[in-house]
Amino acid sequence: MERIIITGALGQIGTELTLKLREKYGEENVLPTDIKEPEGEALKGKPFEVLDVRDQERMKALVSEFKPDTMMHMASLLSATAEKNPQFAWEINMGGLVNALETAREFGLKFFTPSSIGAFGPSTPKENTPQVTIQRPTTMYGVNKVAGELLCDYYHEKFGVDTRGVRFPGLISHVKEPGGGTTDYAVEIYFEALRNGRYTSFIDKSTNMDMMYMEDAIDAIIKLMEAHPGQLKDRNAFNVSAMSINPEMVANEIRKHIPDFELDYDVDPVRQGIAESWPNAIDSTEAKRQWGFDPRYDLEKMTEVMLEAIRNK
Ligand code: AKB
Repeated sequence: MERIIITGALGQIGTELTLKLREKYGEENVLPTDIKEPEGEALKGKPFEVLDVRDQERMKALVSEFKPDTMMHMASLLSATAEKNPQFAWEINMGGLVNALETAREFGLKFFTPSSIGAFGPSTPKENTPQVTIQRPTTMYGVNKVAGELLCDYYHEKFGVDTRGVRFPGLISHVKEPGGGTTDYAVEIYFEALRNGRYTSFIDKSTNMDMMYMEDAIDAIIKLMEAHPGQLKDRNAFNVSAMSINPEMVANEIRKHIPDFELDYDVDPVRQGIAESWPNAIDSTEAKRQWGFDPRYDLEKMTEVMLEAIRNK
């Protein structure tokens, strides 16, 4: 992996991924793209191209010009947004993925795209969810993610495209807030703790979901993409998680730094329903065994760095 094009580069993962890849592989070797121009300072003025992932012709033209060896396809609508407009989610999530895979096939690119814990459903084992298990999600996002995992495997088997992916849990970051996810509470709670000393959670108190600090997520992408193909028995997609937490657990950790922090609840039935259809805790053993997945942040350490970073903003 030496020269990389990224779709959805202004999203929650894409923003930090772009910065890290630029640091590691050089600014001139990373081309971030998204449907609109960057607004914040982070990616402004650097190589950047506007790309709607539904436009296969433009995607191929950019690849033909930039000549990357790797594509990281991050453009996607998250679970709660997808549930509001399922047809549009299919267009972006599946239409965009097919275009990206076709581009990777034609230009011989290595390929990464994230799946999610959303690829599981109510009939999946809830605790210690294995790498290979029942996947019958009940959301459009989940349907997209399962279909995407299968499509990536298909492109690997049928056309020899080097496709790789992980099933990300909720990702927690202070750089860019997420938009439209079910796990978003776990980011908002830190910002609100510092802004107002209180937070109203849309997810119920004892609902456990998998989470991971963004730095660990970015490291996981790079590690997986740099792994020798012979190491990989699975490909699309690996379970990865660093912690299984609920709102009360986050609040208790925040109170170690902000003792008066208050948490109350106004549960959103749609997002709560999605959360309840997902596992409580997935098993990342295969990612650890096959390519050395090794997250460094637990809830305690993540809370410390999140509060410190937001305070410094
Ligand atoms: C979401 O909540 O939709 C995402 C995810 C877990 O895929 N953060």
